[in-house]
Amino acid sequence: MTQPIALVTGASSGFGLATAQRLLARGYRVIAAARRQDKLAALADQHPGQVLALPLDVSDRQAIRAALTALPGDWAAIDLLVNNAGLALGLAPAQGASLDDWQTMIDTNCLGLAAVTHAVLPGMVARNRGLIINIGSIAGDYAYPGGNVYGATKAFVHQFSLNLKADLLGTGVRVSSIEPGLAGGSEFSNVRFKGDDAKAASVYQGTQPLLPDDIAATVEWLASLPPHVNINVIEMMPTCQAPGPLAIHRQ
Ligand code: NDP
Ligand code: 8X3
Repeated sequence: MTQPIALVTGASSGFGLATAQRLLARGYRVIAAARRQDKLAALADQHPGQVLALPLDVSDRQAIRAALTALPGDWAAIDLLVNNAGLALGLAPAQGASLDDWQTMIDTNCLGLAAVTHAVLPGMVARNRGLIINIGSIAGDYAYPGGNVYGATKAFVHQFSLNLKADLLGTGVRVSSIEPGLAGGSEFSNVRFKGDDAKAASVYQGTQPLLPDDIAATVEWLASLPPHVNINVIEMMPTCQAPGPLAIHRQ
């Protein structure tokens, strides 16, 4: 039986790495995409012949097109796309935030995700099958101070997923959005706080956050469903997290 093929973006750490590992254990061959080639090479070394390391900056749309059109023939028919690459930069209020950080988040989380999808989608539609799983965030569903552009990029992921589903009606291509809350065990907060590892660690102090394998298990479950089932949105939080009340400033 032919092995299914998954493309996982951001496969060099965190959710993406855990997802690649789960999919490999399930019998997928995995195209592992990210910028850090050493991390991808380590994964490929652990799974000879089962991982295609794809050095890729998803904020570079020309690079995406070039990389995906140059895939070897026996890797080109992607069954599962996990659009996971993404980042938050900073937690400053909008009035003190960096416009460069905003651009990087938009270029990566919105344009990057859209461009990878744009490159993969025609093949899926031609084959009349495929599953696209986009990694959003509760930051796209609930506002919090300092979430400004990061949350907005994840609201984009949510709505883009639903709109893709609308366009794909009548095809066998499915789309899901996974929207996790507080999740540790990845580099997310180290990146957000630009290498301030003590500050990153403090985010998870006294909590049992979601872990990368929890998200990977959710991806694996979605991929295991029969072709007539489309889960549109999954919002998940650790048990220790809940939405907060609306805020009121009093004089
Ligand atoms: P990590 O920082 O551990 O992983 C992010 C991944 O994205 C890395 O593999 C990184 O690889 C990749 N990446 C970042 N920028 C680019 C780029 N320009 N091109 C290609 N790859 C890129 O964080 P998580 O695993 O936690 O995050 C994964 C996704 O989950 C993100 O989209 C994040 O927004 C989302 N998320 C995270 C939550 C959390 O609390 N951790 C909660 C909800 C959602 P490299 O640097 O090698 O390019
Ligand atoms: C990551 C979760 O709450 O830090 O998307 O924004 S949160």
